[in-house]
Amino acid sequence: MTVSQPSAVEIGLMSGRAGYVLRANDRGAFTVASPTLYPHMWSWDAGFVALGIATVSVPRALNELRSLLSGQWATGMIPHILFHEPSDYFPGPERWRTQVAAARPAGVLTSGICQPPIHVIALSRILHDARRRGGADQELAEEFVRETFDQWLAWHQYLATARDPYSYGLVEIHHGWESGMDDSPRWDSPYANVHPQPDMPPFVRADLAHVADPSQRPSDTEYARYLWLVEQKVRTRYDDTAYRATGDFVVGDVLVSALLAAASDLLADMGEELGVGGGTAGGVEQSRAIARRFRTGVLRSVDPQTGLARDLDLRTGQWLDVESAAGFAPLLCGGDEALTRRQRDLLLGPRWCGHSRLRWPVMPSVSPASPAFREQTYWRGPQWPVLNWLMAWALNRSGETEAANQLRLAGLSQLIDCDFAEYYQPVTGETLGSRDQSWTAAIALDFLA
Ligand code: 9YW
Repeated sequence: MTVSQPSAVEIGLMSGRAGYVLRANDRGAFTVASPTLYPHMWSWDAGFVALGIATVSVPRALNELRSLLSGQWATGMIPHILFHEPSDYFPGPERWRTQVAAARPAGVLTSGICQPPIHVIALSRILHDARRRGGADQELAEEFVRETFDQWLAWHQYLATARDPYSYGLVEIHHGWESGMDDSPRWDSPYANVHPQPDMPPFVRADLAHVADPSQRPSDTEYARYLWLVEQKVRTRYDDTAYRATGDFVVGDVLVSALLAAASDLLADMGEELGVGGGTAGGVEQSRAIARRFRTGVLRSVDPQTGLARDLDLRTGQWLDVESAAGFAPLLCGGDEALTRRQRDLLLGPRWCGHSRLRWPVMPSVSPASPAFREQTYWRGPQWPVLNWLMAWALNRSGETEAANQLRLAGLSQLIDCDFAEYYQPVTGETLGSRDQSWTAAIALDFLA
């Protein structure tokens, strides 16, 4: 299917409405992930939100990242949720009970796990925008990089050490939520070994109140497993070593690893350009070393038959063969040109964006040709606009500008109704989950810039 360039009127309407959504979701120092369903700051959402806001205001974009950093733990971890304000979102701070953790930050309540390290990718894009504009925006952005370099480095080092203690080159996650793709079939096999115990506190889900059809969300059985892992993190006081010794779910995540590699290279580039990170601690060199290790880890995970990267269940030692978007991790971190070309063709071909059943030729979370594909269940098939953005970003970065533009135009066509939904039914094109989702509006702004 070919998609065309949106008209000038459509571009005007879409950028106006996307800006309006972000303004409406702005709570001063931070942006809620969505107005009703997610009334807090989510870590990887904040990265996408910041790069979208930068197209209209560099200072406000930098504040978004500054606000996120206020939640950084002493370990370097950036937590997946910052609870700036009270709400009825579940699981809230009373479930996370992070007061048991010595490393928690002062002054802001947070969850106790993390999400994919997209932030430095966002920051480098903001810096690029700011430099294009020059003047005060450029000064502010450069100063921000100098000021925060060590905090980003600490975040990456946390992932590279506490979450890869044996230097496999894959970041281990302790919860499916840490992948950002909560119920992805990537995690079905490791979750089969997660066994909630009867002493787990009871719970009432809040997410189902916001969707018309429960089949669009994870099942109750899945949800009980998610909460059991939270309980295991609490019971091991959020100490990664203690959790690793007893926790049910420990998996090497290829997408997180690829993002860490890409972000670490960008951090090193910015450090070099701005003359930071070159001191005795050698921050630039440390970043490069992290990038190398995780790029190697990702490339090593590729199945030569399918050309897709695979997660590794560190409990059972098994590679997880699922045709999910994470299989394209090598496209994000680069390092093998032949594989990049192979993945480009696969991505645009009939098993993925070019699948004949898709309403829009946009990256689906799971291949429609896979037996695991479910067209309206959360991360089991629906299209998440940020994933499509990531693939377009990666293609651009590896010089595949035509392919990148194809994804960009298809992504814009999908968003033309300006609902900015959380996710999309890939076959019918229907909007699913929350409306006015911040990160969806943000990537529309970036695609239009
Ligand atoms: C939840 C906010 C988050 C995203 C996750 C996505 C979903 C639900 O929404 O999580 O309650 O945390 O899976 O990736 O950050 O948009």
